[in-house]
Amino acid sequence: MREPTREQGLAIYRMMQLIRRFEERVAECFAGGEIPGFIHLSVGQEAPPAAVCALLGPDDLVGATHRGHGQCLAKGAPPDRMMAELFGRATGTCRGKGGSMHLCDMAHGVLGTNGVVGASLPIAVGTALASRVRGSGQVTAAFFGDGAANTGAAHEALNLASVWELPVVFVCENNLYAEFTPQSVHTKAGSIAQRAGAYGMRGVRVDGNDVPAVFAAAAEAVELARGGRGPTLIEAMTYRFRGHHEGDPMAYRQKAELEEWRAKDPLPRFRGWLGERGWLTDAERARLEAEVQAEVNAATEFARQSPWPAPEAALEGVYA
Ligand SMILES: Cc1ncc(C[n+]2csc(CCOP(=O)(O)OP(=O)(O)O)c2C)c(N)n1
Repeated sequence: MREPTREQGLAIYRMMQLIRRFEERVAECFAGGEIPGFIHLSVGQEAPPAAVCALLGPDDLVGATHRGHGQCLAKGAPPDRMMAELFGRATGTCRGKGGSMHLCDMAHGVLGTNGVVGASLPIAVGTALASRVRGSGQVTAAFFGDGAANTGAAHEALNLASVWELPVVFVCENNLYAEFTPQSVHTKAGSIAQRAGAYGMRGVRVDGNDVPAVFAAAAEAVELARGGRGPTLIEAMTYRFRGHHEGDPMAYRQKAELEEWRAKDPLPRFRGWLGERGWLTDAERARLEAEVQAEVNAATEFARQSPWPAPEAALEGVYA
């Protein structure tokens, strides 16, 4: 079982902090009316993107979800340009035209967050096929939710990726809910990972709030994909602490369940793991967290100071 090195562990912890602080700031700015549209936060689900993307290189690709800020940050999209995108400003990664649900940054291998549930899987199959044809050695990681796992496109993508042994790592962040519907209501089979067998690919279910567990599963999956030995389906069991979207009163779930999962918060858990190894002292932690907060503050100011897109820019980049 491959474990993160000290350097990787600290980088993963830093990234988890960045995702958490970035999204907490997004929640504040959305509530204050600075961010338009719909916002879906992944607070509580930081471990899978941080651990999986720590194993990817700059040329590798990531397909993200509608809950995809963490996945984009972890792949290396710059927080200031991401925040500007969420604010709808001209300096955003998509010049303010994509927003939270259609945020793309090809310069950093981010294929896009996606308002179409389940769309990350077929897109990933396409880029993986392109990588194969070009012989580029790139791996694509496709993130999606438990609800997305039930879409027709997801089944087709999993099947085709397996048949063609494409270099994809499928990462299902199973947060137990699809919008307001618990998994027990929309899925009869207990696990999504077990479906992998039906497609003839490897499937593994891990504790998605346990960084070393996600890292170990992803390390093997990335290595196999890169070596031409086909895709893996990883099901990471996790939980979102906030509503489906900002403003959701969460009437559909029990307080006790939320508290049970809060006790499994991946940040303190991984901090404990690093601490046990003597890799993160209190002083180092304070310094790292202050740096991250400063980065998020700077990103917010960058977004606030950035210009709005010019009205005539509305027709630029329109191909239809
Ligand atoms: C193709 C499609 N069907 C339905 C929707 C409406 N919708 C938005 S989010 C969502 C639930 C997705 O659940 P899941 O994949 O588990 O992701 P999570 O929100 O839990 O992260 C649905 C059904 C949509 N956006 N796209």
